[in-house]
Amino acid sequence: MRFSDRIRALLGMSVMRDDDWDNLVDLLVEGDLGPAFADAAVTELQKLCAQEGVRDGAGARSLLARVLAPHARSVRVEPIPGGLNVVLMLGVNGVGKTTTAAKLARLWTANGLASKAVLAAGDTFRAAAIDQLKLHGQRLGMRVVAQTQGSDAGAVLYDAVEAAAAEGADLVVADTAGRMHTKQNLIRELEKLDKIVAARTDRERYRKLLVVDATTGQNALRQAEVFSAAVKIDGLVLTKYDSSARGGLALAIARDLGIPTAFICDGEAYGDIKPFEPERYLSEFLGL
Ligand SMILES: Nc1nc2c(ncn2[C@@H]2O[C@H](COP(=O)(O)OP(=O)(O)OP(=O)(O)O)[C@@H](O)[C@H]2O)c(=O)[nH]1
Ligand SMILES: [Mg+2]
Repeated sequence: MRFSDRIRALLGMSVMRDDDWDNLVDLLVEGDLGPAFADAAVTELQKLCAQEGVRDGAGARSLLARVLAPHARSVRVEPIPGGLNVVLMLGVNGVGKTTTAAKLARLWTANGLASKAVLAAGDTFRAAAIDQLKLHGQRLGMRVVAQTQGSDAGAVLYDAVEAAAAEGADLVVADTAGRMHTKQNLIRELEKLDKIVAARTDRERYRKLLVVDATTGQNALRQAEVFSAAVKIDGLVLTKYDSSARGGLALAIARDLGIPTAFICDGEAYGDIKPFEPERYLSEFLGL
């Protein structure tokens, strides 16, 4: 059963009983809110229901949307005209960085927010990663700036920014390696990449997006912790939302780390990317 159906089933009764509240906490934990957040949300919900004299499940469900709404935070990271925009895709192995890089470059050139995009093969760790990005470049008719496997990712980003400037492109979308580092290594590497891009890009035109797989639950929260300890993350991209019936993750990451969500991806095709719409997301999550 989909998560929203389970919420609807649980909060479908005419009068909420004591153990319904406990079951609601459990269900929200399963929905990837995490135990502390789920507990706090239901405590607040009970208070709100008491205040408003709401005793039925359906009423509680719509008040729950009100309790969660402050944590459904979105951010717009569209390219800003008048200069070169750089987007760095960050995240651990297999979450969808390369795919999302291509989706974003396509989205923004297709809708006219960028006139010309360059893809940067900043994942120099795996040869296949470079080929994967080159294939996207061929399909989308975009230049891919790459070096050989094992080369310095910073040098690739540097080249990509230079090439974009030389060609009059207004967007660079840069892939990065998703290998699991020790925390210290990750921090050092990200700081280096960050410095290289920041020195050559307007502050407001440079975005770092953290890609997380919606099916990995609380693991994604830990990934967000580690990455945001290294660099400032501007926004989250939630991938594989198609295969996950839950998805309270965006709420949990916003609550714990203050990171808003930029996009939701729900498939492997280029078009399977949508701006994060908090109200719609909450309605879907809660089955309103
Ligand atoms: N169903 C679904 N699959 C996705 C989505 N985004 C990416 N994928 C798939 O997930 C797999 C991994 O995607 P990649 O883009 O290669 O992920 P990555 O983060 O670049 O992986 P590494 O380079 O190995 O770190 C691929 O098979 C993608 O097609 C999505 O939103 N939904
Ligand atoms: Mg990749």
